[in-house]
Amino acid sequence: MIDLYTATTPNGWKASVALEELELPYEVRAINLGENQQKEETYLELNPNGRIPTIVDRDADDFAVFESGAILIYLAEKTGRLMPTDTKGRSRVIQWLMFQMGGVGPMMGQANVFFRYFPEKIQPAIDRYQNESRRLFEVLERRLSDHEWLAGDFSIADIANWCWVRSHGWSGVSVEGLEGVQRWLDAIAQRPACQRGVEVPTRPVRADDEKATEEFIRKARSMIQK
Ligand SMILES: N[C@@H](CCC(=O)N[C@@H](CS)C(=O)NCC(=O)O)C(=O)O
Repeated sequence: MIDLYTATTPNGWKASVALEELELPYEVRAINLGENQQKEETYLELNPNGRIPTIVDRDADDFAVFESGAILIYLAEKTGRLMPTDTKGRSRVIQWLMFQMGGVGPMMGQANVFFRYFPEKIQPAIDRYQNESRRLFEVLERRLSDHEWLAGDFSIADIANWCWVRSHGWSGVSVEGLEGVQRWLDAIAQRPACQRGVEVPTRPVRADDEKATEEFIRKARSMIQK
């Protein structure tokens, strides 16, 4: 059994989508980011960075893993699935995983902060993060225009990137004209395990639910100011 400490966000979904795809039994421990539970001392013992997600593998002496990319690699290696074991195949997956961890995630994350949550509208900062996110989407397009998946078969690299790119509308970044990216987004969205994974720990707020969206933004705003 695996304990999953998570919240309804792209980095959290990466872990729940992988657990669902791998059919590993897990228990969800929802972390309330608005109440700053991720900064509590007991949680910091598992995740020194004070962020979600974290897993604790109860079948491996309560081994704790933080950083979503490291969680994906751990789960893939534990099961021998979603990542090849030969050196080159494994490297290809890790390259596209690192591309998400060092690029797509941080840039879209900052686009969200400046476009949605920051109390002042600083247009050059919004433009910078949205343009850089779009540039990274174009890098994905170059790959996906003639490859079904990012690195060989469907892998943790697809999971990591999909969990972020699927919420491009929230970041205010268009996927218009990126036909390979759109095809890939739709193909992954049709996988039942991926559909289940992005409803953990709760269903995301719907864009047309104004009240719930306002409340979500209020909590996110208080979090970035702490
Ligand atoms: N590099 C980390 C980033 C994790 C991260 O930024 N998580 C966000 C949610 S997507 C979080 O916990 N935010 C709470 C906070 O900033 O206090 C990972 O990939 O696990």
